Amino acid sequence: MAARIVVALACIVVIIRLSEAAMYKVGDSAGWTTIANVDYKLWASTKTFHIGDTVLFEYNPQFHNVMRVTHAMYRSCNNSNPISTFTTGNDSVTLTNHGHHFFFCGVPGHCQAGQKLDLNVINPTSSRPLSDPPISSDSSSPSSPPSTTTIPAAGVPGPSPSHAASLPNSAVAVVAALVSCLFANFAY
Ligand SMILES: *[C@@H]1O[C@H](CO)[C@@H](O)[C@H](O)[C@H]1NC(C)=O
Ligand SMILES: *[C@@H]1O[C@H](CO)[C@@H](O)[C@H](O)[C@H]1NC(C)=O
Ligand SMILES: [Cu+2]
Repeated sequence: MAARIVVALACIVVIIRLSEAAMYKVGDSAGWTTIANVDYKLWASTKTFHIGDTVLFEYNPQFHNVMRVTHAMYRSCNNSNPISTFTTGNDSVTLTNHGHHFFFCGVPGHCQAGQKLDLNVINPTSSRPLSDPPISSDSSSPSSPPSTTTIPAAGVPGPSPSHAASLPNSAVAVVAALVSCLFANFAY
């Protein structure tokens, strides 16, 4: 019984960690610029973006800006009709839905020069199960039966993806993960 309570507490700790949003500075120390020849595609490919994470664009507002645009506008570097424009030089954008998010600098020529960013925010219902079970099995004692580690993987995909996707942040995914984690430890 005590071991199960420890496992349950470990579940809660793991889930709280997962629900913490990350902040990524675009371009790392170079920031949002054309002069450092940052490969923003490469930069984005080294990160895994989740709903609730924030990206920070840091730049000199005399020379650059940030426009969020559609895929078509992104491909053609067309800045005539952005979804939103940021101009402070220290702009943070919170990622509230999954899928691709397209940005570029709206100053003429900068998008063409590579100052453009395509972020892919992964779908919470397909990403969470991969990270939950290994961490919770690590923190459980050797006395836990091996079947404990397989049940959460099967239980997590339960919540309806459309329901989870319609909410503003990852609250539903976190609650679902918590419920399935606890269920896996107590329900047999
Ligand atoms: C840019 O997009 C607008 C529509 O938002 C379109 O009217 C315009 O022709 C486009 N410009 C170029 C150069 O493709
Ligand atoms: C930029 O904004 C972030 C949060 O959005 C803040 O933590 C940081 O201190 C700001 N930096 C500057 C130079 O204002
Ligand atoms: Cu620019």
